Amino acid sequence: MKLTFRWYGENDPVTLKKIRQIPKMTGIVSAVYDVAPGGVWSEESIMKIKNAAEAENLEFEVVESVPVPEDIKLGSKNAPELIDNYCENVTRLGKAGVKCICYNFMPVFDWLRSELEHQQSDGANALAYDENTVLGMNPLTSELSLPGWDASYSKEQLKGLLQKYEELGEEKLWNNMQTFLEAVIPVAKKAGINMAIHPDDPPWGMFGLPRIITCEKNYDRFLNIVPESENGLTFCTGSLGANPDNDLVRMADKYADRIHFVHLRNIKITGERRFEEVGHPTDCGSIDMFGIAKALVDRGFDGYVRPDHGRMIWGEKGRYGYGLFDRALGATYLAGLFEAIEKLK
Ligand code: DNO
Repeated sequence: MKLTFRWYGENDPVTLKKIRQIPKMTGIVSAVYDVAPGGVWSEESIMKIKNAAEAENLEFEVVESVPVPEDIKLGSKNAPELIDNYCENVTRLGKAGVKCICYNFMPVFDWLRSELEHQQSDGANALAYDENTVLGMNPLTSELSLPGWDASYSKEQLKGLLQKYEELGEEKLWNNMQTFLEAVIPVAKKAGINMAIHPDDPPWGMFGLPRIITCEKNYDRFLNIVPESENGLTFCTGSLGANPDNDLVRMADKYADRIHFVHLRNIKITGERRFEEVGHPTDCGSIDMFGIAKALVDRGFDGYVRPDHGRMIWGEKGRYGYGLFDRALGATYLAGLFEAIEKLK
């Protein structure tokens, strides 16, 4: 596996100089942040990330994310033009040496939490989700805690979007996804890029919004839409694992050859549709990190792995889920875990 670390660009307080000091780190996961979803990334902006990474001896082979604009997911009139733009980005990224693109197909909200600084007994704080709290909140006011959320929507726009998705429903979302994949995967193949869809986080619908990348059955359906290996997965354990019905060890084994990127993080399930983020090791939470890593190694997985959300520890303040300290601890744990499993194989 190749150990990587997410970097939010020049304004990220977690600098490349810090990232390169994490043992066994091979590269960064990043994106162009100054173009709105649907736009074409300039070659100059792409090369700027690559050059900055390489100056610190880090590779830039993974992009997270090239966002899919709502109009593609909704199948709006301008979807074909936006899909063309998407394909252009894929081609440009391939030219720059990128090998894997992580993206998602979640309507409106990306990852969703009810609490950003949930206090834990050891003094750390972390992101947490409680369905009762979320359902009691009004997405049209700013009551929701949405770290992955594009805050640029006005209330009116958001209202319109929620309504459009309610009318669209799951099956039409699948259709629009098919149109997207049928256009993008051949371009990715030509560009030498693996597309890796991120599961919905958490893996169920809310506020009447359809969510489809949620479970084994839907993974099967997704992978069969375009059966080429370039149509693959970002296996995010913390997202899928929020639903205890998802057997992650079994899924890691089953899908290993279509998994191009792994977000390996742990969560602790504390009730029905209620969880909090914890330290990466297996014993910290509800997810069998060892079992998942072992299944991947046993199946010959050699893709990209990154530690995912970290808790805030040692007084660190920063971007929720993306501080340095706990993610670095996670990276070191993952490096050790994979070293042991690979050597014992
Ligand atoms: C959260 C991330 C997600 C992810 C996107 C991929 O921390 O895992 O925001 O980047 O869903 O498109």
